[in-house]
Amino acid sequence: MTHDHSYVEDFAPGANVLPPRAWLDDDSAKLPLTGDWNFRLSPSVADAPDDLKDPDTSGWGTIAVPGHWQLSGYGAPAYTNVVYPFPLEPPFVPTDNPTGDYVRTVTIPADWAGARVVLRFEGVDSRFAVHVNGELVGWSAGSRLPSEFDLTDLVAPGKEARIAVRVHQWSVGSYVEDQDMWWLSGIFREVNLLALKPSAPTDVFVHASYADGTGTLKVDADVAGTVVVPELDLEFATGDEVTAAVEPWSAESPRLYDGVVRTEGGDVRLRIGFRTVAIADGVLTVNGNRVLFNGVNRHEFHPDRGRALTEQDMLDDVLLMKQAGINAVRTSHYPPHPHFLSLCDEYGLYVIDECDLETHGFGYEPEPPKLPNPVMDPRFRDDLVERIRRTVHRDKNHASIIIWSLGNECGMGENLKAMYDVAKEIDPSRPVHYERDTEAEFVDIYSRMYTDPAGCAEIGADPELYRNLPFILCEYGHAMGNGPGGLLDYREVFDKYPRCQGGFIWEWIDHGLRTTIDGREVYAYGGDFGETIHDGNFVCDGLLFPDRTPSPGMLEYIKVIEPLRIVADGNGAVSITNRYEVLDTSHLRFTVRVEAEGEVVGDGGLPVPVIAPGETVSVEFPPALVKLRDAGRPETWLTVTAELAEATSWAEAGHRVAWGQIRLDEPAAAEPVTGSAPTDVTAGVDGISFGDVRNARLDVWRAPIDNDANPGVANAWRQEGLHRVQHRIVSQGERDGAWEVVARTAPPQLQWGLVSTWRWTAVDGGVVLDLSVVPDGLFPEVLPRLGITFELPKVEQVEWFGTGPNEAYVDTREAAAVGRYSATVAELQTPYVRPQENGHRIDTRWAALTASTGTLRVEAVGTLFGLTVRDWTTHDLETASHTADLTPGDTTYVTLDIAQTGVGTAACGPKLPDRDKLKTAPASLSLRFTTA
Ligand code: IPT
Repeated sequence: MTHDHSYVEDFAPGANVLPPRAWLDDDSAKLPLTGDWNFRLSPSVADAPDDLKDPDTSGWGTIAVPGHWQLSGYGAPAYTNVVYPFPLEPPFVPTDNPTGDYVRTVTIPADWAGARVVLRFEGVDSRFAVHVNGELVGWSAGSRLPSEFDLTDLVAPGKEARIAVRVHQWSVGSYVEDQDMWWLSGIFREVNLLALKPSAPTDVFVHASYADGTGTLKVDADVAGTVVVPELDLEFATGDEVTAAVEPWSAESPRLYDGVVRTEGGDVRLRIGFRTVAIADGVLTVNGNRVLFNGVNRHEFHPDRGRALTEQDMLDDVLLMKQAGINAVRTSHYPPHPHFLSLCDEYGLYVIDECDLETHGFGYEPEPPKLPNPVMDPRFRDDLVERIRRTVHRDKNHASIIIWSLGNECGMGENLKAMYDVAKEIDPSRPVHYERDTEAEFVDIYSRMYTDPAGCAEIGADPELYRNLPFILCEYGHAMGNGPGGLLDYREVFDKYPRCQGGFIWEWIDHGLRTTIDGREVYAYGGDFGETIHDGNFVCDGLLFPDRTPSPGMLEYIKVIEPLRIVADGNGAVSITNRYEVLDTSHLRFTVRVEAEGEVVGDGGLPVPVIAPGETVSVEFPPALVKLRDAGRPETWLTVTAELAEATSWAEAGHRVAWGQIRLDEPAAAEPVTGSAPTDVTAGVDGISFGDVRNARLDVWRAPIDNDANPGVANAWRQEGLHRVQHRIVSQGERDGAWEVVARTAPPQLQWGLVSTWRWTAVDGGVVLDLSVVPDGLFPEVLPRLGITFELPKVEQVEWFGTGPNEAYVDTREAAAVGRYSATVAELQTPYVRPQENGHRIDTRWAALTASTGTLRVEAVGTLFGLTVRDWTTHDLETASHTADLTPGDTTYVTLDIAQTGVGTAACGPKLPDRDKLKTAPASLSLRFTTA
């Protein structure tokens, strides 16, 4: 008889799979099946030989488990966001259904006699059947959920067992696994053989709550035993409830107590966190305290391993989050590897644990003749209900999980309500989230994605809306490419309305896969593997670059969510507010530094009294610093920094947790410049030149960022011709003691232009440029940028006084401090996976650009400028598809902006607010150029 593949298109959740249970740290003997397996990939189910009863693997390759076959030399990854890469006709899937066969022979340990032998898979994408010693054991689905099979009757202790696993890329499960990520298949989490003793528990449920100093503990187990918590002197029977004076668990103070369930058959070790999640008066609390989610959406991702993460990768994520002040994770859009959750318990992160479910490509409310969304289709019900049951059972003992989520982007349907009911039935202690329950019919938390700050404020202000449920943004601040901008606006809403409890940035990390294109290493995105249907670089929208280095968006988020607010109090002192949920400031030390034009002129400790959560204190400057303030210095800034006084489990002593800057001097008005007309300024076809400065001209274009491109803003700009303006010299000559060049910058065909007047005055050691720009005709309302760009011989080093050290735009400048910085031109670039405008430093006071031919110093006379320095043109940047396409030549391009439009987050989210747009209007800039 040929292998029956009907399970691939079967609506059932599986066959012969053991009931779900908690992920346990127990005494069961375990034989890990990680490492090499024999492997063979067939292009379709029909091509997969019917030999799994007794496969001859001599001609096969090998593959490492855990891993994805597309990242192991078999097939290729493919990326789609919403669309399914196959026709919608559930339960059918393409005939071209890559099918991987894994075979491994193990010896069952002799001392496993009497135990139940269980084969456990932590995650297999997307559907698989298991054969052992020639027998079909069963099959399972749910890529990011565990499956267990009982092998007891098929194997013998001391004897070999041949395990053959047939894995299919596509299955009916693919219809409910339409998450925005790479399609990657295979056994991507661990496989273990377990020996479960009949007298040992296989399922344990810890119920640990907290109120007013008292913890209440009850542990249910499927085999009765004794619960021991040595630190609390507790010893009691499973099923009994006890109380004790305890310290509570929270994300900021993740107090865990070690416990154990002792039974005749062996122990189960517990890590107990006492905490109570409650909702009252529209506010979600943990242990009575309002939670503010400074969260991120986390996909599992590594640039080489895809979703097959190592424990180190998971720890890296947790440490980076903790160091950033992030306090919450939504596990978008599937349960993560269980080890990640243990790390969240230990290091302290609130978790929304999301079920493995998304059906986005069906649309939210399909009406006939469209097919029902799977969440409305009764044929999918059992599988979906089983998915949430498997999620809750596996993860129920994690203190970090405070909310269950049914899935992402499925619209509404009966199946979701059934899932909700099951989650509540198993675990009434945690609220349930589902964002597409847009009218709050059954959810416990009202949730939205990408709502603008004003929309959030409306919900915050009106308890009549959405049953007065706590409100969160399960996704916001879409971190694709350059951005997200405007995060501060959200913080203000979250601070103002108790019900607005923060949100989760989309998303944690760019899913750029490391590969080689044309001999150069790149991070690949959709289309790079030859996919015909794909969503390009939408897969690169994280706060981290693929190698886990922080993007400027991450640095901005860190600053916006920092746990202390350090600002001028308006009376000459520093105001410090503690925004922690439970911590006071006794774990922090404060330092202060004063810099005059970026040079340190004083520093020291700042005595700050211990500040309780929610409290604000005003702290006087140390007297010595006040003296400096009065000394009539150049531009002088005081920086207060709060750092960890001692090392924690997640950071070294001295790690910065918050900072604030206060300007001490009074800015003085710029003096008018007088002098004579310089002799060496010439205006030619390509622009204005003098000394090393070549071809200075007006610049209005930026290489569109994702937030320009996706909402169509960039195309509207192109329609206005902004990407291809031409320059006409109207006149040049000496006038009123200056060399005056008048130019008109305008696009072909259109009837608008910018008339710029460039007045050059020779001054000691250089020239001063007074530039004024006046729009004429039917000009566009908004410009990407307005500034000048010129060329210099290749610049090696840039020093500047202004904002830094990282890029900063008008709506992403929270993380930028005023100071003096130095960087190479390469270091000034931000390596967005898809190249786009980057590297702008807003509000620069002066910059010194050093080339082999000398140093050019540019200084703002009055109005500050935005600084951008690159070794390629804007056109090069715009047409590159990966950073490796950009290679320096021997010219450096310097752009000094009067202003630039903000970056926003419109790639997926609200439009850029008017406030952050550069409106076309008369503008001016004065700069002093000197050379050394
Ligand atoms: C939103 C999805 O929930 C998320 O998974 C991701 O795809 C994001 O978009 C885009 O990066 S859904 C969107 C239609 C608001």
